[in-house]
Amino acid sequence: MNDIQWYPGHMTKAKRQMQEDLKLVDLIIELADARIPAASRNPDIRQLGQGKARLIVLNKADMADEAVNRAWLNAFQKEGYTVLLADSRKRSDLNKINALIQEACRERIERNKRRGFKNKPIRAMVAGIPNVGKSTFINTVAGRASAKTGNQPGVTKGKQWIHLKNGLDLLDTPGILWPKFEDPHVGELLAMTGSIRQDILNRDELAVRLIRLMQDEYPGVLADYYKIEETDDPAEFLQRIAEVRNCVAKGNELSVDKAIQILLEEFRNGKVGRISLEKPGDAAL
Ligand SMILES: Nc1nc2c(ncn2[C@@H]2O[C@H](COP(=O)(O)OP(=O)(O)O)[C@@H](O)[C@H]2O)c(=O)[nH]1
Ligand SMILES: [Mg+2]
Repeated sequence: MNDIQWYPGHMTKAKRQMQEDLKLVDLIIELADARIPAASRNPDIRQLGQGKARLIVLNKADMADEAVNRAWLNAFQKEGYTVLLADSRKRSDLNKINALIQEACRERIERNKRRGFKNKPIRAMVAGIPNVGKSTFINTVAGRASAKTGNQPGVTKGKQWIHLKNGLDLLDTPGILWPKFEDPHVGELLAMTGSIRQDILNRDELAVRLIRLMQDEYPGVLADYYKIEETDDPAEFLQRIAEVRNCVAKGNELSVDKAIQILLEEFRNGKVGRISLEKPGDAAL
């Protein structure tokens, strides 16, 4: 889990770094979380990525609802994007990546050819908000553990490139994008999926929102998972989770707080099932 707390200073620094790195590439491979494809995208990417080819990877697709995944794929394709649904931990899910990069960069490749640069490599960088899977993606694409995990100041001087087949060069340092903070609902979705630290938000409220969201979009799924009786009252719902999971605090009292912790953690880890918290149409692409 990424512990970065975003302050305006961090954002300015990340933005400047992105702008520097972007000068080096033709293509941005933008990673979004398939469970929340709109909320996990950075609002400034459009402007930052002007003039660059773009490929969207809806990552962690294995944790999202398959039917909703397909709907998002169609929605993004309709907008003219090249898109891939992937579990970036799996090599086989990234088999198509070279072909899709070629597709996303077709114009650039043709322009290079016209200018006589037949074998000029396409340069790409991976970008996305913390915890979306950038390092995992780079490692899998590279087929070896070449991407550094975490920040190690001073280790990399100059840019490292990972040379791929078909004349593709991937920058081994991902671009870290900051999430949207202005919209409180977006913050909730990011906390529910574990993209930002949940303790930034009120956990009780987050759990209640999650229960309501699940009851609206996936009726019965949470109750089935916890083997409890459904109820419209989120406080009662949590009470029932506390009961079946034997959540007790000092003095043998039921601890709703522990139930909240269990719910948020099990949801984040995908134990509850494949759930999508956003559908196309909920939010602008
Ligand atoms: N289920 C699932 N987990 C993933 C996927 N991609 C990354 N992860 C996990 O998400 C966490 C964050 O990944 P990481 O690559 O460090 O994210 P980064 O901060 O963007 O570099 C790690 O625990 C990964 O194992 C995916 O496609 N599916
Ligand atoms: Mg990383």
